[in-house]
Amino acid sequence: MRTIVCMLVAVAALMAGYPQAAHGQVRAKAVVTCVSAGQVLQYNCTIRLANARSGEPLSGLTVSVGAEMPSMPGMHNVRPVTAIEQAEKGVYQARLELEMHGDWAVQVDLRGAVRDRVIAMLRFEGAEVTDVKSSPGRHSH
Ligand SMILES: [Cu+2]
Repeated sequence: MRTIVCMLVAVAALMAGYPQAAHGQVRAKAVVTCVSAGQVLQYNCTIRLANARSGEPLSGLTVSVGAEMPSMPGMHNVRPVTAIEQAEKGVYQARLELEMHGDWAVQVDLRGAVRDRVIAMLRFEGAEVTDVKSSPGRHSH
């Protein structure tokens, strides 16, 4: 009994001695590409997830995808959808249904072995989806 207590104390001391373990968690790199799903404002999005440091694919995560319009905070309410991992490891797919065309911040939330949030800025214009670089959001109703 006493040895078990001693071991527990040792483990606790070890954890306390390495506070960076909590901060050294894996960060994710996400490449988000969306294409028209054939219906207005519906898009099929592919999310490639990799360990930002090693480039290893991040497999087996729970991935949800939502979207916000930075030019109109709180005005749109796109319900996050769960992305399904494909046969290729680290590649997830989700169908996104937007409320209007324009620049959207696509939010990818990861849970499981890796917890992280990655945001991709994309411009949705009809069937065309392009990356938004540093250009200011274009927005018109
Ligand atoms: Cu809007």
